[in-house]
Amino acid sequence: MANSKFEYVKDFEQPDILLPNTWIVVRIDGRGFHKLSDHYAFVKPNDRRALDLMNAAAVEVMKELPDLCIAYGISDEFSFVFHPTCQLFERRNGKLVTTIVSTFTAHYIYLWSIYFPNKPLQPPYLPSFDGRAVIYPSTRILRDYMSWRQVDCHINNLYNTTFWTMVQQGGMSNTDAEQELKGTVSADKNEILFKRFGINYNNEEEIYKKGSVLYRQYKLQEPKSAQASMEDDTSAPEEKQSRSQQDKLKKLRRKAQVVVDHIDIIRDDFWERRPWILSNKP
Ligand code: DGT
Ligand code: MG
Ligand code: MG
Ligand code: MG
Ligand code: MG
Repeated sequence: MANSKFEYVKDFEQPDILLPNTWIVVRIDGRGFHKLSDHYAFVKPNDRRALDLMNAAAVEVMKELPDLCIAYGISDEFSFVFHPTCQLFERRNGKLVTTIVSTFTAHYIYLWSIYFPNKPLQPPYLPSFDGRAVIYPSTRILRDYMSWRQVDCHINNLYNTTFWTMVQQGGMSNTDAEQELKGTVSADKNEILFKRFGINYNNEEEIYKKGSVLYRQYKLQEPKSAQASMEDDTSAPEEKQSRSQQDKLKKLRRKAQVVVDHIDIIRDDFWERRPWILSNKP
């Protein structure tokens, strides 16, 4: 087929290489999960099986793509993060996003029956995901992105927990609960939960309040005492690693255990104790 008269069609393909030396975040999100969660009767507001399934699929993605340094998931979404030095697929946007979306979806569907043994998947309610890549030019902004998602998790979960408690335990209609919650701040919701239902929001499960953070844990590395400083973003791009160095790192990453944690990633502590996540140096 080489050099056929048809080959000129290749010239229509557009390059889509993501800017070098920037963090790449691929965020995927379940398509129409509002309907899907109704159909399979996910527990409201949080279905532990559904979240565990999301996490299990994300762990498999981390294992298949050792270039990923961290991932963060809430609800029907997951953010996968590549380091600025990442050269996977020549940093081609389409190739990175479609690989993550399809790998995630494949594992999600493959693992479904383990988490929902009594609810076989049925068309047209088949899980699918969309995805996009966004690049961030500094570690500070990458961390702000992660904080944004975790704050979203907190805000949504506090709202949903209060709303569904008012409906399920308080016997209110959806519209009445919605009406009463309009314009309330966090303190109001905490008070409704505590005064009316004796629920201390702080005692809710961490996975619901904080979401799920996935990262690699290396055998010899325990979380460090808060010491290491954040990367200097204004520094020149890191020196190119030699081929053998890259291969060695890849092997280490592949062998590392992927941990699923539910902790604060907004404050410095998480990152300072695990400096290898942002430095990408196990
Ligand atoms: P999209 O993303 O535009 O295709 O539309 P949706 O319907 O996926 O909307 P989205 O992603 O904004 O919101 C996620 C939906 O998934 C939301 O309606 C609630 C549902 N969902 C996610 N996790 C759970 C869960 O643990 N329990 C229940 N009951 N529903 C959940
Ligand atoms: Mg969406
Ligand atoms: Mg969705
Ligand atoms: Mg969503
Ligand atoms: Mg091919």
